[in-house]
Amino acid sequence: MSDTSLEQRLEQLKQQINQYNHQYYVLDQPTVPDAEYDRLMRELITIETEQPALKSIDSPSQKVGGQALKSFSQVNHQLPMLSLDNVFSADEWQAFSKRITDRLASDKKIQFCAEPKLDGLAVSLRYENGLFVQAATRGDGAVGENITENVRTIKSIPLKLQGDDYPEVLEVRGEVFMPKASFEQLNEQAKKKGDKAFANPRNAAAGSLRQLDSKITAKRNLAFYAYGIGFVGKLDALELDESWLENSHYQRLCQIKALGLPMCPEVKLLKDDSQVDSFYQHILTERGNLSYEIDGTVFKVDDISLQKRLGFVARAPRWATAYKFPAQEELTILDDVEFQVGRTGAITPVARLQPVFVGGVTVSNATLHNQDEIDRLGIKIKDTVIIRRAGDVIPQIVSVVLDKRPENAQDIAFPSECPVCQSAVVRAEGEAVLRCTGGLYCGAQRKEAIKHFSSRKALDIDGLGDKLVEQLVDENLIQTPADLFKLTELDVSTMERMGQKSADNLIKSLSIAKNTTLPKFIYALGIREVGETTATNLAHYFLNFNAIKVADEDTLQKVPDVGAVVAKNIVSFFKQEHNIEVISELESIMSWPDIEVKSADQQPLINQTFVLTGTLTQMGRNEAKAILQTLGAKVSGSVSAKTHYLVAGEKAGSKLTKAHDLGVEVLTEDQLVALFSQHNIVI
Ligand code: JCF
Repeated sequence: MSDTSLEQRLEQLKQQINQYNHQYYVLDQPTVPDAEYDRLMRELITIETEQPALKSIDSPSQKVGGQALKSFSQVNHQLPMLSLDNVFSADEWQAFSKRITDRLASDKKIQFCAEPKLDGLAVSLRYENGLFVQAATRGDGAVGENITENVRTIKSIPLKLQGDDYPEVLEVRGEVFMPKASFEQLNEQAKKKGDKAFANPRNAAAGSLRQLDSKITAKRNLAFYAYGIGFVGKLDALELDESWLENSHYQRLCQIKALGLPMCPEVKLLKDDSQVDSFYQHILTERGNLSYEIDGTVFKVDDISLQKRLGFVARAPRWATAYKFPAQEELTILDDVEFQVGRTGAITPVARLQPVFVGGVTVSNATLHNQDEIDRLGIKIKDTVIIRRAGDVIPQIVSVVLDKRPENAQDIAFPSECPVCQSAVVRAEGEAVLRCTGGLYCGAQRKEAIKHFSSRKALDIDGLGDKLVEQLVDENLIQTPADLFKLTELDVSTMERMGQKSADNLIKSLSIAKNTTLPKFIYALGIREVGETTATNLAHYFLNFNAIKVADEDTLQKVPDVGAVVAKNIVSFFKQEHNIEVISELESIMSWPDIEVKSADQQPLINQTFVLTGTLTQMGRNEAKAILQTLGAKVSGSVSAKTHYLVAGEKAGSKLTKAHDLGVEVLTEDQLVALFSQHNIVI
């Protein structure tokens, strides 16, 4: 090829690859297969290697990292890089909002540009005549570090701006961050290699930008969202020329987005202060679904001329603030450990903590689970601990701060008898849990059994909350679930804090609850490890309650989902004297229909044998099995010549091979879902 046509081809390749990069990394919409992209990239690199003179700084080949540096040079920011003030509550936001309204002395509504606050590092990117020439950290706001080579490797940052409508010099400010998935992948690799993991995505992003060898940064999957603009103007002038820019902060972000720079998709223009709270709440709710870590929201006065009138204090603008989420981790002190007895007698150590505000609520208790967990944490009473509450997840003790352990810290001693009924406690072999042997003799287990019996997924007794159950047991009005149905309106209405109307309602809902279904009744009994699914499976297998009561362990194990342990639990439950009495009372008071055997036309898959293998992504394997059985199919564990269908999920292995060998028809998960929907079952 002649030199000019080579140059033309190179230009074509650069343009094409840059476009694909933008589609893939910024728009999340790849348009060509990876193989095509790789081919173009290889061709580009071949030309550049053969003709080094043709290599340019905006070439996509520059995104893989270059020569390692000895140190980072310094960059003087032409305009200072600002930080943000914080508010932490609605009151503090109101105060912020009032300050700016007062200062502007205008009754016009103020529009705000709202965005999530990314947990990364602020950087400034500099484009000259549309080419990426420099990137710098914030540093102290006036002087930062030159991290151009590292930032060049960030896939979503264009090395050349799109189109031709941009000022000679354009500085874009934004946040470099590591998406959650990349962070997890990086730590996974670190673990495999025996390296130290990063504590959070922010540290990982910082660590990756601090590499002197940009080839390492290139492997780190960093990302970038623009949040503002720094210097704009002419190459040879020092003064700002904002004529190219709109007067709205939001519109400015859209302008940079149009040049190919990534902008956070959650950014929104709010018409006034009244929408701030709902934006904050919306982002807080979405937090777990976002692909990147955030620690709050940011609100900026949208009108640039108002921003100019408001100006700055110290290093932060008066026209913007971060409205932060409550911290998800805090320190507190473990005052004591108490032991609670659950429905099945499990004794759980519960940490009593000095109350601490974390993740938006005040936490004063946290479960310590069992002895193994206590050993893992190495925790003692009076220790300072890190407590974490993320989203709606229950608070957890993450670790102990050993530096703060006082001299009088005490070991946590497990009780040798049940703290409620003083019966003996046992720790079954291979189990981490300690259990009270008192059964329903134990007041705690009785209360829990009755709470479970009346809970929503069981008999769903309206108006019978946990507190009321405790009160009823404590006042000796009831001892067993059957006693509930013997309560009179007089019993209930004379209880403390109980009105006539609530008493009325409770008696009514008890009367309604007498009629139930077989699966709900079985579940309500609270047999160890018999959850809703197992209860349903038992009901459909045995069809009536009597058959379940007398079934032996071998028969029980024929039920889907029931293994040796559950079968044993069921048999021993129905053998206990106390349970026999209560059940016979319940049988005389309550009623439920037997399960009807489905006729052949309701069992369209009758006589068909299925085998399930691999991972299903739209449902659990047990769920698929239960549905197939409802439709009349047999579900077997191994493939044979008698198998009609093998359902192969992800990573199917030897069963799939065997099915191919035997000529068994193979269904994908999608085909199984389609089959279900033919029979009106929607996943
Ligand atoms: O997402 C961020 N961490 C973030 C930081 C967003 C912004 O809009 C910022 C910022 C730091 C300074 N704006 C300024 C002025």
